Amino acid sequence: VREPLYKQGDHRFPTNLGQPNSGVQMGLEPSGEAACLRALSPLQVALNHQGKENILFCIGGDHSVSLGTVHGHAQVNKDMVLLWIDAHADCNTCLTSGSGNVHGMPLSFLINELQEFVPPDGGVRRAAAVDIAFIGLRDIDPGERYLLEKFGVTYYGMQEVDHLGIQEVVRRSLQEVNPGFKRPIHLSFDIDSLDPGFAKCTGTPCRPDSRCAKDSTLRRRCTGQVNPDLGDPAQSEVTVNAAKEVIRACFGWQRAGIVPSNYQIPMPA
Ligand code: B3U
Ligand code: MN
Ligand code: MN
Repeated sequence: VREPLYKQGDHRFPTNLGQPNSGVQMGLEPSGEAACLRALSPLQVALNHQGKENILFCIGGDHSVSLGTVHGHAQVNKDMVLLWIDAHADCNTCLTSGSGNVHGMPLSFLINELQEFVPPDGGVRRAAAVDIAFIGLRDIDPGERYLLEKFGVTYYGMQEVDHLGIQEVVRRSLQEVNPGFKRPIHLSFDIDSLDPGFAKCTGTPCRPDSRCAKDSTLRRRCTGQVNPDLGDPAQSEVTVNAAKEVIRACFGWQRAGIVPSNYQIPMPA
């Protein structure tokens, strides 16, 4: 992580990120070498500008580990900003969560503005919505999308990553939540933000691919055909799933999630 990818003065990145304080926490499950190499790239972008001292690195899982790391870091650096690199938004409340998994909820307890939606005293209230940027989102639940929009949280999904490139997305995210680049950064990286082709060993792998099909289908309304009888059963399943995704895209499914028009956020009793 410490070996710089980009030299100081590289025109692609801001060079005045200032504070020599940052925290990195990875919700990491076992993964291959390729996944680790991919993971390090965005980490390096943020860390290279944080100075070389006072960096805390925590590897753990599942991602509910962030309840402790974000809370702890925010106690030391009260003005920190949070970069959340993940396929998921992890801000379900206990009531919006469909799975009941706490690793999909940590930010509902950590974001100040969401405290009215979680049980009293459940929140640790450590970060304001304006101080958070999400990167890599592609599997967002309706309640999560609702909350992101309601509180104007900065987020870049895979679509933006595709169009702008990960480096530009990281640069813009930092610029939005950390203008002047003077504040300490907490980078929370979920291994499932990677293509499962590179990091399969995670509880909820989430493919960033077939996006070309979805995007071009939306734009050009092209048609295709699938023959599940061709290929072996495994290939057939993959093909059918891809077809389903393309079809859903034709009917308005977005990787950033959708909120039904009559959606109401559940309130705690
Ligand atoms: N949003 C879903 C899926 C999920 C969130 N985080 C992970 N998966 N790793 C949920 O369960 O809340
Ligand atoms: Mn995730
Ligand atoms: Mn996560």
